[in-house]
Amino acid sequence: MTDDILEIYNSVKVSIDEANSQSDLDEIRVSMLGRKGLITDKLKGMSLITDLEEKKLLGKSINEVKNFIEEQLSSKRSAFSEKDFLESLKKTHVDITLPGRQPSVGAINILTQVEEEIVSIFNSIGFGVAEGFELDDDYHNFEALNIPYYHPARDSHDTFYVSDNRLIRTHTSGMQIRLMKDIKPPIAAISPGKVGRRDAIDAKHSPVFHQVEGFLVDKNVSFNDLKGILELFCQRIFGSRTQIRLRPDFFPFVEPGADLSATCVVCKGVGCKTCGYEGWIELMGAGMIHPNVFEHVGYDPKVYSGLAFGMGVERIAMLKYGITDIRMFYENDISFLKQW
Ligand code: FA5
Repeated sequence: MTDDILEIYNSVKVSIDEANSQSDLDEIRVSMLGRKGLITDKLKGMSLITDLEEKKLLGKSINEVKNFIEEQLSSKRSAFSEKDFLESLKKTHVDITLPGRQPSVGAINILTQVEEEIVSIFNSIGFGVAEGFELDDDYHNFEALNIPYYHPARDSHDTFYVSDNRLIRTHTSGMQIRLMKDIKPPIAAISPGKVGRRDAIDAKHSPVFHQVEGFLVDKNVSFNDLKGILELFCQRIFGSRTQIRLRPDFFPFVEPGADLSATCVVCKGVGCKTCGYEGWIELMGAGMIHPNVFEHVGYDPKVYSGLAFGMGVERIAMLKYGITDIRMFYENDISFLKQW
C-alpha cells in the first residue's frame, strides 16, 4: 500500500469510528466514494500510470481500501438503524394495560332464524327436511303441479326465465314432485328455500322471498289433519292463544284449497295497521293434494291422500316480530338486523 493510500485508510477508519449518525456516514461516503471523492480520484488517476506492475499493485490497494470503506459504512449503518428503532420505541410508549378493542360479532340473520324455527317445529312432529334448487324446470314448477302451459294460474307466478325451460322457481311446491317421485308413501317432508316472482315491491311483497313447503301423504289423510297440523304450528311459533282461519282458495295442485290466516300478534285480532285493520294476517296456501299430481308421481289417488301447505318465511317473521315492511329485511340496516 502506498503512503497516500495508507493515509486515506487510516483517516477514513478514524472518521467511521467516530461517526455518530447516518448523516455522518453519508458525508464520509460522498467524500470518499462520491463522484469527486478521494478514492474515485485515485481510481481515475491510474490511467496516467504506464508501468503495469505499479498499476496492478496500486489498483489492488485502492480496491482494498474501497471495499473496506463500503463494508464499514454498511455495518455501521445497520447498527444505527437498530439504535434509531429502539429509540423510536422508547418515544412511542405502548400501554399494555389498556383493554383491547372488542371485535364486532355477527349474528344469524333474522330470516334464517325464523326458517330454522319453522323447520324445528315440523321436525318435532315427524317431518323430514329436503332443500331444493333455486333454478327449476317448467315441469316441476308448473306442469306436474297441474298447471299446464295454457293455465291462467301461471300469470300470478310470472317469473324470471333463464332459458325456455329453466326458471327461478316461483314457489317451493316443485319439491313435492321430486320427493314423491323418489319416495313411496307414507311420507312427510318440508322444504325451505328461496323463490322469485315478478311481483311489484310493496310493504308485503318482494320479488325474492323465502317459502317453506310442507306435505304429508298416507292412507286416510284428511283435511282435519291439515287443520290440526297448521294450528299446532301457528300456536308453537306465535303463542298458544293464536287462532287460525282457513278460507277457500284456489291452487291447481290441491283440492280443496285454502288460504290460512292467523290472528295478528300485534293487536291480538282486534285490528291494527300491521294487519290492515282486519285482525288476521294471511300466511300460507294449503289444501289436499290434487289427484292429478298423484298421477304425475305414480301414486294411486284411490289408495293415498295427502295434505300440503306453503308459507312465506318473511310473512311469518313479520307477524312474529311486528315488522311492518318486508323491505326492512333486505336493506342491511345494522340497527335493524342486530335486534335479533
Ligand atoms: C304458493 O306459492 C303455493 N305454492 C302455496 C301452496 C303450497 C298452496 C301447497 C297449496 C299447497 P302463494 O302464492 O299464496 O302460494 O304463496 C304462499 C305464501 O308465500 C303467501 O301466503 C305469502 O306468505 C308468501 N308470498 C307470496 N308472494 C310473496 C311475495 N311476493 N313476497 C313475500 N311473500 C310472498
